[in-house]
Amino acid sequence: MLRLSLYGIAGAILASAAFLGSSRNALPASSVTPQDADVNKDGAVTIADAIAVLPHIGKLAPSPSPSATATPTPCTGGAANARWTVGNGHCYQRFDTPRNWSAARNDCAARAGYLATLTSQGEQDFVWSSVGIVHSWIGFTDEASTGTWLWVTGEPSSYTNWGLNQPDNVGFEHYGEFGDNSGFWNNLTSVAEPYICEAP
Ligand SMILES: [Ca+2]
Ligand SMILES: [Ca+2]
Repeated sequence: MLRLSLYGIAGAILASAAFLGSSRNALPASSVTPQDADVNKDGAVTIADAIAVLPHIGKLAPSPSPSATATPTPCTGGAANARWTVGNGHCYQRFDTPRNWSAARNDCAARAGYLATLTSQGEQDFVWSSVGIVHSWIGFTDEASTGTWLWVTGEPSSYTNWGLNQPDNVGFEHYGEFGDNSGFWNNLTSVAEPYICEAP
């Protein structure tokens, strides 16, 4: 109730501004706390009430509480003439300026994202069908430990979509890409090619 009353007081302050000009210095504002400020029992707002509330008005407005179902809006980045594709709860964009895998990873990070992590068949299908092209980087690598393929985000890597006989050249090809026209993955050395960023 106090909060509602204070909004009413704010309006009273504006309406009484001229009157306050000559009288506010005479009021013991320093001795009045915000908790003291309220509408009188007869509903009138006193000058003392208004003076006490004045410094606090900006702090009284309740900030909107985040909704548990609010949709993040991260899909605002990306190069000119390119768009983030929203799906699977995340955003994806392919960048066609060829970069080696590490440079591609860094560029995605600079866009508040990461090289795409395809952790389910659904995500694989969505990304491949929306922005995927053959020979574009994804965020899968075994550079830290040969043979142990990890996503750049640390997400579980139980799902994979390797093409036939991939990954091959163990210890030599450390980076994952869309490797054929069906979206199956290939491991490759860090050549320069397009890449796909994802944002949460
Ligand atoms: Ca992902
Ligand atoms: Ca390979």
